[in-house]
Amino acid sequence: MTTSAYLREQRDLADGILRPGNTNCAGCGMSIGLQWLEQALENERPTLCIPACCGIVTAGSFPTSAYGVPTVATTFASSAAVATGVASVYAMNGEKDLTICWTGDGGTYDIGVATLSAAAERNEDLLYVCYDNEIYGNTGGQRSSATPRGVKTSTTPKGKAEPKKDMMAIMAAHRIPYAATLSVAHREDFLRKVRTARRTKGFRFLLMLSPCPTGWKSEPEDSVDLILTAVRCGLFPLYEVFEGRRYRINARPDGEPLESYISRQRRYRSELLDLDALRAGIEAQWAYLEAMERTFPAGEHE
Ligand SMILES: Cc1ncc(C[n+]2csc(CCOP(=O)(O)OP(=O)(O)O)c2C)c(N)n1
Ligand code: SF4
Repeated sequence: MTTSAYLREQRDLADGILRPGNTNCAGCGMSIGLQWLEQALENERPTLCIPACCGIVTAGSFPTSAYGVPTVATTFASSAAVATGVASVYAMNGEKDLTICWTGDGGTYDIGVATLSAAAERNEDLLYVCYDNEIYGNTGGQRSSATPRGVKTSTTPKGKAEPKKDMMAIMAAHRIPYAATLSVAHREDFLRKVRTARRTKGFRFLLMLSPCPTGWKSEPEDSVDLILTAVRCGLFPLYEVFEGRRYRINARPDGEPLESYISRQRRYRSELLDLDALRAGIEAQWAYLEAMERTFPAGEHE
């Protein structure tokens, strides 16, 4: 059987994106993200391309699967390249199916960045979602370039010295049609952005800050509130970028102290934690975003 025939057969059997009974840890942001993705897409049954990461462990052991839609497991570096092939076969067959890359930060910011950049530059008709837990969760919690400064990981026992890479800026610089950040504490905003991405043609990039109690050393029941706090203290800005040039900010900091985010995650208890440096990074990020929105605002109907 060819891959495309197999995918078609799987698509006919599809019953939803994430089934109950998966192996995600309690409080995992992916579980919420996948359920909201399904709600936003209503009855649509996309094809998922997932590299090596917790997201592919979610599937469980063959022959059963926690994914109820066609799912391709790709190598760590190649999800955007594989998805390009899958989407091209659908397009050649005249099918309008949605192909989604569902990837961790390692597969996005680090090893997958070449295929991601290439697919974005070609403006492939793909929806790329990065669930960013700021760590290599699946292999024991090593640092990635998405790990924030000061965070302890299994490869940065004293805390990470370098700041987090700005992936949204990198994707905006590709001038892709749509890029946006997603919060698992802001359901309406999340659903709206997935629907905007669905309506848009070409390469779309969504970045979700994904709570990971195992890696963050936080309590599972705090997961959603931690993301709400990250948005309120300005650490995780909610915004959209159209064509890589026009900006819209969706929520602004409301004075919530950074400490209420940091203090509930033991990964921040490190020698290199420097709250002033983190605050300075947040301020610089906001100065940049405000200037971009002021100078290049998104249109009223975008
Ligand atoms: C070329 C290659 N190097 C290393 C690995 C081992 N590996 C599998 S998943 C993974 C980390 C994935 O991290 P991330 O993408 O952040 O997703 P998460 O596990 O946090 O969900 C690593 C290092 C691999 N599969 N392939
Ligand atoms: S290690 Fe983190 S990302 Fe992986 S399943 Fe557990 S909570 Fe989710």
